[in-house]
Amino acid sequence: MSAAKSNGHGTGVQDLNSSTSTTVQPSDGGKLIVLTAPLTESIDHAGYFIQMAMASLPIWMEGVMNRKYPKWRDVEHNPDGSARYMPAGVRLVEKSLLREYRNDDVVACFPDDLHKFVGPRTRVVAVSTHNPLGVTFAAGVYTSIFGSSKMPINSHYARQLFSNIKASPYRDNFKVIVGGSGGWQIIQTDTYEELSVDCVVEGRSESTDTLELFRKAIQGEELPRRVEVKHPLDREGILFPDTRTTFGVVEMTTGCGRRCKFCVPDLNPQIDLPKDKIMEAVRANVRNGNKQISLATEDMFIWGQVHTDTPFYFPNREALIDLYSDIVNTPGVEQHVLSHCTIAPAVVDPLLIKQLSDLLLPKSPIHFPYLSSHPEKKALAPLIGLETGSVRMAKQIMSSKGVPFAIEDWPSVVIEGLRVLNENNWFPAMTLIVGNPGETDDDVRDTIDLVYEIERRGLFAFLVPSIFTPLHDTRMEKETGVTQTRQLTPLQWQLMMKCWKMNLRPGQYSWWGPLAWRVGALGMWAYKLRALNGPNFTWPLMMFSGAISEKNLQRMGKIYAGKPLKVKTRRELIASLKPRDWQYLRADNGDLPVEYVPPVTARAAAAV
Ligand code: B12
Ligand code: SF4
Repeated sequence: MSAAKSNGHGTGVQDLNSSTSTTVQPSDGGKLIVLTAPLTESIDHAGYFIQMAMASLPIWMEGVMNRKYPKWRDVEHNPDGSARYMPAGVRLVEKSLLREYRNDDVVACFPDDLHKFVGPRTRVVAVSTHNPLGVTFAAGVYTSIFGSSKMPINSHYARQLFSNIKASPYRDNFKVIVGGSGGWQIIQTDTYEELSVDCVVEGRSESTDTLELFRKAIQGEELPRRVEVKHPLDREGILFPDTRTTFGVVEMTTGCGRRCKFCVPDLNPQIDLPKDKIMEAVRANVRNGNKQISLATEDMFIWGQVHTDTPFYFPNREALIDLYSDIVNTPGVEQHVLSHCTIAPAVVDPLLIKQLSDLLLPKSPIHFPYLSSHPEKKALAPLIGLETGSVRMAKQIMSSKGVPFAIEDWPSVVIEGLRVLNENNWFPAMTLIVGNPGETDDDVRDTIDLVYEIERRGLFAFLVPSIFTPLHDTRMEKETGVTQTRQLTPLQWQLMMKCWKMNLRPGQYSWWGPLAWRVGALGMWAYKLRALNGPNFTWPLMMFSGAISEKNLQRMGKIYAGKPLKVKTRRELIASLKPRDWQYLRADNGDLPVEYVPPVTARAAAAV
């Protein structure tokens, strides 16, 4: 299949109101079912970072992205004009529908190309979206810090997609069904009318209920506003893409098992998907021109250890090495990126981290010249939840986050885990939640202490603080924390700005880079942010900009000084485990409790 590149234009979105789109009718009358996703959620040629930045930066900063990635709107097409790649969610909806509909009835296209496929024959336009309104964590917060136009770039493009669908001359003929991990945002903000959405589906496309819904839509029946469909309970129920996905995303697991109260994906059943299916999807991506692969998971370390005799939080080293080895050694896979994981496994099995590094670093597209000890300065950067340094808070919201270690040891697990990761050139992005319901100044101080301890020990993680967002369906859905940046306390601001100050350390590719950021921050403060974010923001921003040294600000009593933490070593952490867990430890990692007597193996017994 050959691919044609679009030229990309002004806004990157085709206006269906424009004369071209309203007069041009698809020659075949259009497709029965047209699938799409916002442009900013479909692109993958500039790496993960571009999508994350577009989710977090306000639309008025789009120029920054345009300058850094002038070709970000260039996308590849199949010869028939359909999308060469689409987010994995779209691909699975497509795959699910193809169980019932003909190939010729279903198409997945970029928003710019809707007019080529939506016609009088179209009965459903289905949109898959990750984050349409930007009201999720780490997205809303940064745009609101930046100001009056709070709309993130991604949200702007998602809204444009919806308004284009709304303006279609054939709109009365078809239903608009939305799904994906961001669908709840439309339900919660009740923006059905505004966005012209008939129905939001919560759950997976594989469900027979989803198919039933499409059937109804095609027959022109009224659809319920919101439908909750079941998640498959076993491996067999999950489909895999056989075409190309954005970033080469292939699912590795569903669910998690650590039961954090604020978490959405943990509500899904804990399933690790079969290796042969994963590999088929990897090969399908390569066949369709993808050079990059990323396995989607909440915690890569549970794969191979789900529903076995060993608790899932003791990783299955051999299984993981075997899987990742086959992926990176698949001919045509040039890049591989990690998605999400947890930090306790790095303490449990440091040798696993080392072996994964040996395997994955050569194919990692991420380079950290000032941090990595790899000859080509390559690094691995999975996303890991740190969330809080307060044990009191952690007990309330994520009491199993660090298992097999007790949550009382959470700060030590973070420090020790980060040490192991950094030693092996893993520099994770770690999320922190600011403004949890019931968070006190003491809790924030504890988190600041942990952040200072990371700095004191010369460890590195890209720290991403975000304001607590009660996510739909979670056990914290009804709770409220901080809702506006003006409500943040001086300590919460200090935590946020300290994280960003530390993040700029490895950005020192040039001496002027961080300086430019800091001077820019001061300018922004004087121009806009002072009024927006209120007086509590002032001193933390001075700290961030370096206008006044941290020492002086501490002396002046303007910021909290932070106190050194007493952190347990790996040996001490291992010693704190329950004796029944010792059997799952690997002797080659060392630090086994002295009292531990390893089970006699069959061969050793025979020798006796
Ligand atoms: C890979 C990934 C990314 C990648 C790639 C995303 C991409 N465009 O392909 C990157 C790193 C870029 C990314 C970025 C972000 N992500 Co992300 N990401 C994921 C991850 C790990 C996997 C997503 C995936 O492809 N899954 C596999 C597919 C098959 O699942 P799916 O999309 O959910 O689709 C299924 C159903 O939803 C349904 N479905 C999907 N679409 C449709 C459409 C219709 C019509 C129907 C009926 C059904 C349906 O059927 C599918 C299965 O059959 C998920 C966690 C997870 N396990 O889902 C987080 C996750 C989706 N991301 C999340 C977040 C918060 C973000 C960011 C906002 C983070 C940030 N601050 O930067 C950004 C937003 C990016 C943007 N453009 O706005 C949250 C979403 C929370 C929310 N929306 O409320 C999740 C759940 C992570 C989490 N632990 O909380 N992400
Ligand atoms: S560890 Fe992460 S994925 Fe697992 S339950 Fe907690 S927040 Fe969710």
